Amino acid sequence: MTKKTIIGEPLPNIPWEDRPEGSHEVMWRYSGNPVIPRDLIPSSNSIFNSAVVPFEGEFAGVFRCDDKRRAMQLHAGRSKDAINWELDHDPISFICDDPEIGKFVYGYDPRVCKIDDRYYVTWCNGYHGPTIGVAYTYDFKKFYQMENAFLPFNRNGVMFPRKINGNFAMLSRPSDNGHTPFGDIFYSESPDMTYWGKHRHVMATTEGWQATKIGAGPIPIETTEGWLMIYHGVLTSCNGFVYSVGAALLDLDEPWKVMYRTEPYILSPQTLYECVGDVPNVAFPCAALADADTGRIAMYYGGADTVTCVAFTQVDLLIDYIKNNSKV
Ligand code: BMA
Repeated sequence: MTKKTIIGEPLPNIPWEDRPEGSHEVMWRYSGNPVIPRDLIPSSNSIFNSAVVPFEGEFAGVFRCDDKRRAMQLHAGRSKDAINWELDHDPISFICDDPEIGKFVYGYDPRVCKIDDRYYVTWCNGYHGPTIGVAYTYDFKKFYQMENAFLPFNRNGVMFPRKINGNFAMLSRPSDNGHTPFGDIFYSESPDMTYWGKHRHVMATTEGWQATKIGAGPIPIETTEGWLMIYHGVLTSCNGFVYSVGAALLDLDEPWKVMYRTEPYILSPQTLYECVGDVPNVAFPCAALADADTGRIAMYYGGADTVTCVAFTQVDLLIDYIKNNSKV
């Protein structure tokens, strides 16, 4: 079998642990989870569903910090090893010359995507209901807010790390104003990061762990086998929603075409820090680090809407698993 390879940069300092002896899991948890406790900064009630990227030889990110008023805020953070994090105590104050857009109502579930020299941040932004906020930064100190990408109601805006067909590209999940009981993943393109169109349906809910709604997670990882899209899926149990993690391979040139998609989940809430917290039974991925040299992947996800966790996989292993367990 030919080797499946990540198309991208080497990341020799990616955090990593080998799969535990005797484990058959396709994705295994970091033994030191959670990496970010709920009370890392004085104001925080919980820190979860957050995004990290390589930055200047180390790491930086944008973090969802719900504060003790229970307001949903975004904070910048830095780390030398992507495990031990320092977060700014003050929320990000977005620079925006249009007060209509710049008035911060709430922000949550950020993603960060590097294209050229900019780190784009997308998040669920309060503007007459949830929609996709967009900003960029060069240094994780100053953040410049742009137009919202879509009309309300929308969540889980996830950019692709390079232009596709000459345009910026983003996945999103149109939704409602509440705890949305439905939702498919869609794809859109933009020539300028302001005007979005060419909307395409990517994939719908199916059964079991992904029966109620689905949403893209980390920035898709480019591989020789297609775009590796890790996503969350939701099951409605007698006790409420259960958020698990799955993966799919999308066509490189036409990413709305799904080639393979996991029928089983690859990670579901099973540990104490995923099952117990402000919202029980939630594993919600928002970021992944990837090393093109070794194929190592470190996924960042929120546990029980309370803490931030890491899990590992290897690109060969994950792609084989997706192909061998696929139902499109
Ligand atoms: C979703 C979002 C996520 C959250 C999840 C579970 O609608 O609000 O931030 O993790 O619900 O509560």
